[in-house]
Amino acid sequence: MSLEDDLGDWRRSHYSSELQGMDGREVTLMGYVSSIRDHGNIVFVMLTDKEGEVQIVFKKDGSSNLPEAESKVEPSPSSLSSLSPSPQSLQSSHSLFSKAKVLKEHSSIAVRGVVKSMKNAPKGIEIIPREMKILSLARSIPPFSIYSKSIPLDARLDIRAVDLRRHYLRAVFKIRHNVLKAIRAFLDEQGFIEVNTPKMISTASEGGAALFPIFYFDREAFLAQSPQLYKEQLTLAFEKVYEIAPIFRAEPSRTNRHLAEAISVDVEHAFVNYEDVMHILEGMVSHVIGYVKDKNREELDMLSMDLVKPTTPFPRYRYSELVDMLRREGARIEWGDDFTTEHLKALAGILKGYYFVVDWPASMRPFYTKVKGDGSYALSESFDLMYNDLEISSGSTRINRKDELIARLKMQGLKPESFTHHLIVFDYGMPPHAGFGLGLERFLMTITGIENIRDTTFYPRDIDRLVP
Ligand code: AMO
Repeated sequence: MSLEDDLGDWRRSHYSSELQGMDGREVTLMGYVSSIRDHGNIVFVMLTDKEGEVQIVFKKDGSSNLPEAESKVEPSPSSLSSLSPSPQSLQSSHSLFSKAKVLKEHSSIAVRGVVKSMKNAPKGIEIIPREMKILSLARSIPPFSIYSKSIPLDARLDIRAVDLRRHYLRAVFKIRHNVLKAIRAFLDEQGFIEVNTPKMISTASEGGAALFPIFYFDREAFLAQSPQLYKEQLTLAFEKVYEIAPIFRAEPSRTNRHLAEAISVDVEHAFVNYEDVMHILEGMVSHVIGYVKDKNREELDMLSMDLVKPTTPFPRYRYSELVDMLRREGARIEWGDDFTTEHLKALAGILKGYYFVVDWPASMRPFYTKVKGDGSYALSESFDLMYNDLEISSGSTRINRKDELIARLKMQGLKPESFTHHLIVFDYGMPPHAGFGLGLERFLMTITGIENIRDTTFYPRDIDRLVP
């Protein structure tokens, strides 16, 4: 005989977080078994649902499985259905207890029972069960407990769906949800519309390197490194657009801040320059943090994060200024060199929190970046947004004149012929425009204190990992 039951007409009446002040009421709870403490004649089962957890107490003699309180139960409208089971459907305390005995951690269960205040129980509440359905009995024990801390990352990622049951990871992704919500609300308020652009493309958008080739029917194509060229084109019709979507980077980096597939928040705005979009970006970052601080108190507590809403404007440092600063600190760096990890660490020793690095050498930025109009042509109207030593966003004023764009393509060793479909748009009055791309996983690292980017994404992809 199967130990498992069908869901049938059972439905959850409450989440575990909704039981305060419900002493004596009957509820139907659903979730998974996150821990079992078997003391022989009494079994404590922790049921976890998406909102939290609650303890279910199974006793062998059933003494309190059908408590006196039962007759005094005052149903809430949502638990009415669970209050009127036919007498036959009530499980005998014996069969209920034997069912509890076969439970394994991670099994999915549904429990009908009475809420009881209990000082020693977690959150002061436990459930005295009347009936239980085992909806899915766990077949195997995961290679690690979701409570243990020092599990190698690879072992966790190999069975990510179970790993994500960890409380702190659920906190990270609940925060992620609100980060996205707040970004959308902020940009919506500013008059942007959300767009989607192709992820299978025929030419690189960020220079030739780091592309994933794919088969596209009978042709070679690539996974998009960014929506850069499309979001620029869309300013022609919509002026203010944003996209939240995957970007693909075939970077062979094994670091705690690089993914092969990441989510980018891309913003593009017509009739403005890089200073205007830096203003939007810092406003957005500050708004999102304020929102999360307000809405995710419990999750932030769990992550021991004392989030401070950053004040704007964020400090701005010119690239050249930082090169000088690094030299004063004894670092070896030439003007035009990118900052190495060591350089960034040295800078983070001095510059804390969110700050912009602006006016990068033009040679270091992608072909679409506008050169500064100071006559030197050496600098560009560009910026990176940093958090300590982590780059979380970059952006710029874009070139909006076709001949200039062609010249820059050539200068960077790219073939204008490969960009025909992009360049043609510039024949139709491309407005001046500027924008940025913000790495969602990196931004989430700064909010949650998570140090490895793999834990701010559901199913990370990197040079060593294509599964699960
Ligand atoms: P960039 O290449 O700097 O700029 O990317 C923008 C932001 O995206 C994030 N990011 C990554 N996150 C995780 N893993 C990666 N491999 C990875 N690569 C990038 C970073 C980075 O700051 N088109 C421009 C943006 C623009 O100018 O609008 C671009 O893609 O947080």
